[in-house]
Amino acid sequence: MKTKVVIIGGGPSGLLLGQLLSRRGIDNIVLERRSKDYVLGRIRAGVLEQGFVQLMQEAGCADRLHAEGIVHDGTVLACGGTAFRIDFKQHTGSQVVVYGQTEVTRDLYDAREKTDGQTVFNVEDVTLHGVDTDAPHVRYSVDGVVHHVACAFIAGCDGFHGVSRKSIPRDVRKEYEKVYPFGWLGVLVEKPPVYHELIYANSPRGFALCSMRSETLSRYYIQCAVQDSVHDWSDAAFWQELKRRIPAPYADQLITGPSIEKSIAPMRSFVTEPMRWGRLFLCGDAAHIVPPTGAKGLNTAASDVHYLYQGLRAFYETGDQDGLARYSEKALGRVWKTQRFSWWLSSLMHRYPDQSEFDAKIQMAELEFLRSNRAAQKTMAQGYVGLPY
Ligand code: RFL
Ligand code: PHB
Repeated sequence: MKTKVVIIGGGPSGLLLGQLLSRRGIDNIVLERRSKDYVLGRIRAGVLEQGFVQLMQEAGCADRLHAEGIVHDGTVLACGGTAFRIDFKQHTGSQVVVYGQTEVTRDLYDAREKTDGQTVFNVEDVTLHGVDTDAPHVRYSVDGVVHHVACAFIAGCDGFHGVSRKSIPRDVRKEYEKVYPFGWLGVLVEKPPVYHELIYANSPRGFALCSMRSETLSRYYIQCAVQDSVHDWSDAAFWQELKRRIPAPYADQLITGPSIEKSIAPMRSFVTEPMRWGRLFLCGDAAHIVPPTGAKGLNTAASDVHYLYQGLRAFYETGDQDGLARYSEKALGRVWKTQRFSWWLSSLMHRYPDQSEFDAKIQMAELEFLRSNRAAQKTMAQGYVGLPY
């Protein structure tokens, strides 16, 4: 088999890149370790930046996103018993859209199937060869049968646990990591959201987030201990704890119900450099992870896809190699600024097990500064709606 670009990983990064390339006539094959149902069963991101929406539009996959996505002009930050709003629209002229990653992935798979894009599911033993030569190829097996695909480029879109990053020699790659001493326990419930915007709450009992997927489907999170398991948390215990962490007017309005999904996400900041080695280009979680507090994981994956798509397009349409040569530098420039934002918002909103009284006072002072200072609000709003590509 032969193609121009082998895309390893059929999550949102791989599918978005594949769709953008297919629309420009650039052949590609997506290799996915899991089944389609498994990929669509993962509940993850919920908030999309405008840059992401524009890429979905360019990929020809934005009809349902425009029809069903919920546009948010601002968000609520709660602290103790009070709350204040950051107005994205007023400070930046921009907004975010609430539309689940599951729906994004479904739309991308539908589009790929309509255009006969090639996707191979349930691949095993994926290995990359000749990455630092002009003739790379990827080997994989399905049901015990080994296959080879020769290609010009490989896009490593296989998430944090994938093989692509690990194929870059240890002496070439440098990794930066920060692990946070808590996790997020998330619950999905078929009830209307407690409020029409997201609520991020810093409470003495720990962080809480009220989010949503639609007018009838809500997503809630609470900070939990790293060693907690979902079995430690009944629905009743979750709702009781959430209500204690958000201001009373919201807690009183909260409509609870049986959870239809419950999971714990670890909290990590991680970046690998460089994001390119030879003919391999890393995109999304394969290259970097953020704690979910700023809703930046999927959005940063999309900005990587943008830079790689532009580089590949220029190469195939005009022969210009500059975009590909500068991919790592361009992507990392934005990645680090987004890392800073996610780290900052996580540090501001969570309670740390080893937090001193001094640390707690500084956190409150920073929240008060944000509540009362327009310049601080503008900075927060710019980070949340997303930096330009
Ligand atoms: P993914 O989604 O992990 O997809 C990688 C795909 O690669 C496959 N794979 C392989 N395929 C072939 N061969 C191999 N050897 C392979 N190894 C792995 C996997 O099966 C998978 O299908 O990475 P991608 O595409 O880079 O997308 C990244 C996003 O999924 C991630 O950044 C976000 O979900 C993060 N995130 C959020 N991001 C946002 O922008 N906004 C949010 O509101 C937001 N909320 C969240 C989040 C992540 C969360 N969790 C669970 C960590 C909320 C949570 C709770
Ligand atoms: C979500 O709805 O899953 C969500 C929203 C905002 C975040 C993180 C996750 O910051």
